[in-house]
Amino acid sequence: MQPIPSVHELFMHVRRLDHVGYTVVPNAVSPERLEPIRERFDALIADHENVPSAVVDGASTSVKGVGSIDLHRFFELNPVFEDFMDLPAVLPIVQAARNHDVVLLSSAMGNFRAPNTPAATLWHRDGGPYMRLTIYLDDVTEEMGPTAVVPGSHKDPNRPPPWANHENQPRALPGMAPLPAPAGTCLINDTNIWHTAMPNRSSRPRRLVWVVYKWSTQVYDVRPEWYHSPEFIARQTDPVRRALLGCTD
Ligand SMILES: O=C(O)CCC(=O)C(=O)O
Repeated sequence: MQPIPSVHELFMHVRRLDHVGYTVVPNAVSPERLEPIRERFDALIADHENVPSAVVDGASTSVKGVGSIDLHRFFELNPVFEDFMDLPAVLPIVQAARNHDVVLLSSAMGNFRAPNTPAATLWHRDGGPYMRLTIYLDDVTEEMGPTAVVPGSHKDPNRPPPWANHENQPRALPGMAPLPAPAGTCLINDTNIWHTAMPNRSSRPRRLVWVVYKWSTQVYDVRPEWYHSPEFIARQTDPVRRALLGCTD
């Protein structure tokens, strides 16, 4: 179990989220816990044609044909993935940034980007504002196609301009920050920040998990197949997890 952030760390993360639109939590998942998670993730990717919630070139992919695989209803695909719902090193930061009024937007998504592939996503913002976690299952180097952000752009009234993307790939923008990081790192970002994926120029796949939280009062019509199944919600007994799932008991 990774330790919860100290009051000082909490303050710094919340300030960074507010000022620059993202913050990075190192060691959010320990190497011992990552190992079984990666094994099960790989098994699902290898068999993705038989995983009903797996989609090739799906929602996270604006550049089609690069072999990006999304695993929807991620928490439900294996019990070891459920821990990403309420990571002790991360959830207190999201709660502090959102006045302790957060629920899950959807049932999370695993994502696989194949080696030696162009960027599967162009510069965009996701809207909201929601709070998104990107949990790195691998050591992601700059060559492996990390997520990149433009710090502070969550406060920009505009979306990234069309010229930010060229020939179906993101351009290098002034002030952009690619975010390579070791396995187990969690990036937290305001979903209004301008962000993109970068090309994976390495011979290794990039594997990560996205978890998105919203204020309980924010209305978001998530597609039913991306939301938790009633059976999954019914079997949760932990009060924190039930609250994150929107249960009001
Ligand atoms: O793949 C990435 O690093 C970014 C993906 C993304 O921007 C998105 O799904 O909204």
